[in-house]
Amino acid sequence: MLGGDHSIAMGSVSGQALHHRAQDESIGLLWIDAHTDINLPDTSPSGNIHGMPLSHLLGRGIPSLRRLAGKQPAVKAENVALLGIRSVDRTERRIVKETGVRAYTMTEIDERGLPTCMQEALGIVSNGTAGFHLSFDLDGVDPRVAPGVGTAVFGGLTYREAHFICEASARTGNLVGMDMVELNPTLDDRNTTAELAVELVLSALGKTIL
Ligand SMILES: [Mn+2]
Repeated sequence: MLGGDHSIAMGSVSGQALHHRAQDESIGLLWIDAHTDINLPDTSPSGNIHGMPLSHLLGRGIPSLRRLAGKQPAVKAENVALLGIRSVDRTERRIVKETGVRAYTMTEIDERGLPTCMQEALGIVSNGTAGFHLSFDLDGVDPRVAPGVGTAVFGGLTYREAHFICEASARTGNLVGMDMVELNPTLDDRNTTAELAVELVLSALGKTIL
């Protein structure tokens, strides 16, 4: 799924989840982002729906949106991992703790290294699931590398770290779906972010250097 606003993940992940549920399977969710996107309509300081998709996928929020995958939430919190986090609203910190999703902040990635964090995250999203969906918000990448996003935050993933995430996801053989979102061409610098997005999708589809 190409976007656009990260709120499209409510549809893409729910659709993927429904497909697998019909076969008695569940999916994991790997969420790459500067933000946790776990606000609720009544806690969001901005009111932006692109800051709320994860809550709805976990079964909270507006009934019509949280039930896109049916009565059960699209994903279980124990199978959700976030990577690249560095901008979290005060209201979201509480929701992160309440839900129990695993959020790898840039501080933790600095400290432990991306490969270690990625390996753990892949374990979380794969544990007991039929595969996992990769929801890639381009603002997870540092804005020096990916400037064409609406809510840029410095201190993000490097160019290579972004590729590593996609390459390692492809290597598992368990990647069942993907979003590449939040590209805003009017904010881009000579199409660099759009071109990065295409390269990242190729890495996620299995393109390797050698
Ligand atoms: Mn996002």
